[in-house]
Amino acid sequence: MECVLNSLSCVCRDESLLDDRALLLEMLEKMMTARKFEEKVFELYSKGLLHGTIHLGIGEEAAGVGTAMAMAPDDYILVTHRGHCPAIGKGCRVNAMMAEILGKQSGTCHGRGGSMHIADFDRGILGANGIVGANAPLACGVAMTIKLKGIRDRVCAAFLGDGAANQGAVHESMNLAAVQGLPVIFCLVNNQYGVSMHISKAMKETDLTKRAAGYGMKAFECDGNDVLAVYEATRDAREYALREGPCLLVEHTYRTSGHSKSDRNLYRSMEEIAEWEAVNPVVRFSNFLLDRGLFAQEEIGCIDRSSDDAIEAAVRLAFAAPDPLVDSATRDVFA
Ligand SMILES: Cc1ncc(C[n+]2csc(CCOP(=O)(O)OP(=O)(O)O)c2C)c(N)n1
Ligand SMILES: [Mg+2]
Repeated sequence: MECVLNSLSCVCRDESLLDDRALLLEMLEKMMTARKFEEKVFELYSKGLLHGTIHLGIGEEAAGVGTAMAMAPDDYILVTHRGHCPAIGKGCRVNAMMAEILGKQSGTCHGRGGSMHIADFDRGILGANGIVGANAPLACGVAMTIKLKGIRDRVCAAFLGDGAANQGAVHESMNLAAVQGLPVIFCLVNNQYGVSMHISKAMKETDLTKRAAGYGMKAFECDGNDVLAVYEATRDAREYALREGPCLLVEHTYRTSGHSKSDRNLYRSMEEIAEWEAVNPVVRFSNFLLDRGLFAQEEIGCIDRSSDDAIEAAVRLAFAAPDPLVDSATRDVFA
């Protein structure tokens, strides 16, 4: 098993983070909400109530939420086809996300995008992209705009997968970003697989941090199933990107859900999935908060129930919401 885990608990380098109860609460709430959101989406899909495809990131909540939360509100993120967790982390409202997935007018993109194209410009979520690797050149464009406008306190994070790391456009973008000194974080969520292909079959050198040196960039690395480790590593990467230019951030994690809407898991063993389920980032962080005496069991139970309620309400509202009007079909169409 390719895995870089700190331990079964969470590890916090900067203990002052643990004094920030609001931050810890938000991390837990967002990770629980992301998990329940995705489980509900899967349930709706299984019942035939959803159109289009879905890619769930169950198991990747710490990576998505931890990185998005370490961004400033005005920073930008570009997420992948597996983008629900970072979108929730950056503050996207689950009501609007659920409505989007159900194709409703009240969705983030008025029901035009669905799961794979959720965007929320007001929160710096510039969109999800189904073209593997495309976020890298887009992030260069965003960061070039930030630079040309003389904005000094803003970065753009491009989420990419381990599979995307081998796309030509990703290499070209890393080189361009480095040469131009662009404020980009190439956030590589290494969940070990590109569809059914394990990273060890897709590349001879599986230590993705080594890629950075080839472009004169710095690399950061973290246990992607530990939300505190992800948050701290992203904070470091962000500071670096603002000060020095682009960097690579590799987060080691795993999706315990299938690649897409249907996946018979024929390419991996049940034991491997179980090993990663044992380091479920939501349970791991909850246990850490309990063990350190930062939250009581009743408080965690309360957050758990309120995130259930939030998802149930999102589904209810989305089903009750109107469909987009037919004569709005060409609105927002530019070409
Ligand atoms: C340019 C391009 N090539 C192939 C595909 C088909 N495809 C969709 S997801 C995926 C795997 C991507 O793997 P990775 O980058 O590791 O992201 P993950 O799915 O693991 O989150 C592929 C090959 C695509 N959408 N776009
Ligand atoms: Mg992958």
